[in-house]
Amino acid sequence: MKIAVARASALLLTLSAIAVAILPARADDAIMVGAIKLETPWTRATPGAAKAGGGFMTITNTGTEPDRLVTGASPRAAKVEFHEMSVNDGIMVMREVDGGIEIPAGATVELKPGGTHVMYMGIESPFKMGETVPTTLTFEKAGTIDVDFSVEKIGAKTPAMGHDGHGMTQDAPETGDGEHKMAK
Ligand SMILES: [Cu+2]
Repeated sequence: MKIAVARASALLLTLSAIAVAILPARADDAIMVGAIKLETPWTRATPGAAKAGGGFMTITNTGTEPDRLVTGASPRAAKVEFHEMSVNDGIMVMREVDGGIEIPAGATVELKPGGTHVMYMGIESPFKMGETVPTTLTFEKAGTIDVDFSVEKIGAKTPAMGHDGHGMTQDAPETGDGEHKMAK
């Protein structure tokens, strides 16, 4: 009888461990400022010598007027810019977005690797996986908000899906954002 009880509680422990493991770690972590909703702000660990790094998130404008992400700042970088990617003579280049990133009314804009992104320039100490990079973002209409970008592993293509270090599968390593060619 004792053994059966022990087994039963061991099973319960196992089941609750599974329940915890499958809870989406980042569900409902939306951040609101005015009509603007921000989700999963993340960045990547930077290799020692890299002076630049990309920042990513999903921005939704829940309002009825267009807005713009106009400026960014972080104590971890000399400058925060917003970049977009384009192809120039078959080479992917990035350039600063003119006048900030437009977020049309009702639209969702995804900042992601290979697309429009936040660019931390002049990084003093490398971003380390597991830490957060405090970043102040200012929208033309919605105003200013402080956001913590969580640092994922070097070269990550997507934010990790849990706290256990099992991120999404990773493609071939790519060069860090610091290696992007800037459009002239
Ligand atoms: Cu960039």
